[in-house]
Amino acid sequence: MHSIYKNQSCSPLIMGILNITPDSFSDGNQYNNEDQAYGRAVEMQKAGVDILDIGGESTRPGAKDVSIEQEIERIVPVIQRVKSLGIPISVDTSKSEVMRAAVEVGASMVNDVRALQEKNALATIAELQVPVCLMHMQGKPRSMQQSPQYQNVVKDVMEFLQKRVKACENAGINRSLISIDPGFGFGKTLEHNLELLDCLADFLELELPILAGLSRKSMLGQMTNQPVERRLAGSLAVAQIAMEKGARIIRVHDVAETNDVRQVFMAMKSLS
Ligand code: 7PJ
Repeated sequence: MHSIYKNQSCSPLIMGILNITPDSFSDGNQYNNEDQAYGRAVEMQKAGVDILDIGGESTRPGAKDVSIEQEIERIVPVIQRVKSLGIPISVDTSKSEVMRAAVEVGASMVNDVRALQEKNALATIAELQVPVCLMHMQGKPRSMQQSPQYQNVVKDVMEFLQKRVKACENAGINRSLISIDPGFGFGKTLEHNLELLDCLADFLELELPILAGLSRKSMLGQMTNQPVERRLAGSLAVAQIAMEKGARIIRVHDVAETNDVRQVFMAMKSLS
């Protein structure tokens, strides 16, 4: 297994979200310059982050498209600045040119909500040989929440991920580089999201690290009636559940608090 996923104690890894976008739903416009992004990365490092996920494209429902140049302009200076901290950096993108530019300046992982389905993405990862997270999404960000439909959400998502893993292997990407993600909130109703979380351990069957991104998402708002800035408690509850179900990477905004959840989880695990 690739070093980014290797972890002797089997402790889940915390991926901290660093969005460099003017329109992200929860921290949009707070870190859109290098100094602020750097400051936030330092904070997350102190809080126990394992991987920084840097993104320049908002994928929230209705978000505007971003050009290749714009995305590169947003993230490259931030990666250059932040890499001195020595934290592994993941780049949250679907564009092959952005993947390449980010890896050139120091990113060591690609997180793709479109599971390498965009032009040249498979070939680029095969060439760069970096770890990659394949996420499931139904539809496109602009319209994905309009009427999500599945025969059987767990089975459908699993089949999609299996197909994308195969496509990766056929393109020359080693299985040891791949992690998988059911894509909470990406073309899913609350019921779909809850079923996926309940059955998250079923995905262990694929024998690949599972990444779970639930932090502050609208499914938490639907359950708790809280606005996005008051979804910390809900986010921690689902982070704990994801850890129990075997997720290896938890993608979050609130690193310090999630780290406490991880400590409790590991303490309980050490008993068994
Ligand atoms: C996810 C993501 C997720 C992965 C976003 C948000 C929306 N990447 N990028 N998994 N979500 N792998 O943070 O709410 O769930 S952007």
